[in-house]
Amino acid sequence: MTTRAGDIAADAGQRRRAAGAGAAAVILGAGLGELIAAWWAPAARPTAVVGAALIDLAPPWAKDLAIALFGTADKIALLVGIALVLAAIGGADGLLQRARPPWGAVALLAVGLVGVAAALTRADADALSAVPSAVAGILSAAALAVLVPARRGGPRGDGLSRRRFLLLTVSAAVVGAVAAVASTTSRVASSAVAAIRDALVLPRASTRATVPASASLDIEGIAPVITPNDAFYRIDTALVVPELAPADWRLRIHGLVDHPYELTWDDLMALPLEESVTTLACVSNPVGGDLIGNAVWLGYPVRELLARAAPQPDADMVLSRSVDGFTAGTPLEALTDARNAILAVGMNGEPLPLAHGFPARLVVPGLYGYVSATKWVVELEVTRFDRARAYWTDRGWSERGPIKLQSRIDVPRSGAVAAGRVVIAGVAWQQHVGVARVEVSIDDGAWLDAELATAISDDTWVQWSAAADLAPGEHTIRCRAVSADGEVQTGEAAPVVPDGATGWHAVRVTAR
Ligand SMILES: Nc1nc2c(c(=O)[nH]1)N[C@H]1C(S)=C(S)[C@@H](COP(=O)(O)O)O[C@H]1N2
Ligand SMILES: [Mo]
Repeated sequence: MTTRAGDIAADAGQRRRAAGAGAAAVILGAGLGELIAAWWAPAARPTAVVGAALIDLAPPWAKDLAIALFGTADKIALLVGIALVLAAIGGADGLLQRARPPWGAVALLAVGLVGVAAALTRADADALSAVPSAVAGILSAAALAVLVPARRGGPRGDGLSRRRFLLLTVSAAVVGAVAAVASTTSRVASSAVAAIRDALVLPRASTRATVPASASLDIEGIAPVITPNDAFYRIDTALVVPELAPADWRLRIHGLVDHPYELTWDDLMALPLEESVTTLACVSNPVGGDLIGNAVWLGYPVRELLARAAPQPDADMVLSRSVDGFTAGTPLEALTDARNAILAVGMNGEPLPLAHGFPARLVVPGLYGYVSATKWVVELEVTRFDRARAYWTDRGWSERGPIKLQSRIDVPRSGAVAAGRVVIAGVAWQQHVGVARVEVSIDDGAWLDAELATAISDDTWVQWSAAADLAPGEHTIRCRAVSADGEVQTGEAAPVVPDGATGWHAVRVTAR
């Protein structure tokens, strides 16, 4: 009996060791793969290409859920998730290696191949893209074969003494983890394009935008009327921010046009650039959410760029494409009518930040970002809605994406307030139409008019404020906007999928 119990215990111990060895082997391979990528093929980081493939394959509700759970940290959450899954796969392959060598090591090679496939199918892939994942797979498999060698006959013994095994396993995990951490920091330091951006001076605007002082209400806690770049929401499918130097940038305008052409950075810089203020919003912004921001953009009218190409009469859509393969389908009309659709190069007095599309992106008043605001844009294909589909319209989101009339309460926040006179304030928007009025209601009472700050233009949000007397106790404050064309913001709640949320923002407070 004792021998059997001892056998079983030894067996369990060996299984744990095998699983640990598998996890350590994967950490070693993946970590070094990340580091190699950081130096030679930044867009092909193994976690990034697998993550990107997952993002592309994910159904629309998954993106929605990820944003709901993690907000703009959704990418970090995905990377942590991938790391955990990789470690689990390593553990399982360790067990497989112990039971049926060399199949555990072979399985790790196969995982590396999945990474290679994911890397090579990216829009910006080149031959080097395969290297980091291939190295990761080969190193993981080799490490596992060393740590859990095939039994050469003999009883349950393996090639390594217990001490040696522990030393090697821990070393593998530590080296891999250090390499993974180093890959994140050395990447920032080695970003040549960031240095080019820092040194870049954009031409002066031929037309300047003015933001009247009266556009800002002096209320603490209200969103500033111009959103600073570092506070501007970021939403995109890029796990690694594309790095595109102005000298390598081209905008190809083609498709249903009489005169296709390419625009270089120098061509663009020679054109008269205009400043304008436009509020950008994400279709995934929930009622009361903060996936919206307002910036002073510097750019050139897309209308003029398209006119030079001479679109044909049957065209009704422009499919814009980013260097990383993302696409948006914008109604041709929105890009050619009087509205201020621009190819933007500047944001709040600086070149576009890398994460916001450096060196060039689209900004179109009145349309959600997913159908209009392509960052790192390199192509405008003039086409038809019945011929081409864009990234998110292929994933269940609506083909057209006009921004919906909305308003948000910024102060007070939910929680405790002092009873008595309470200031209520926020922002409201109906881009390209304008906001005529904002109203607030306390505890389902009558709608009271709020005061509006000066709107910078119809294309921007506007701040508003009101005041109400709150008796001690619980209260619900709601707001709604009325647009310049008379539409009253609906109280009917709709989810963000497929074309944007509706409903009234409500804040619950306890007055004491
Ligand atoms: N290349 C690229 N451009 C993109 C996206 C993307 O995933 N890739 N996302 C779009 C979406 S959904 C939105 S809401 C806006 C957000 O722009 P921002 O990150 O500058 O706020 O960018 C748009 N442009
Ligand atoms: Mo978006």
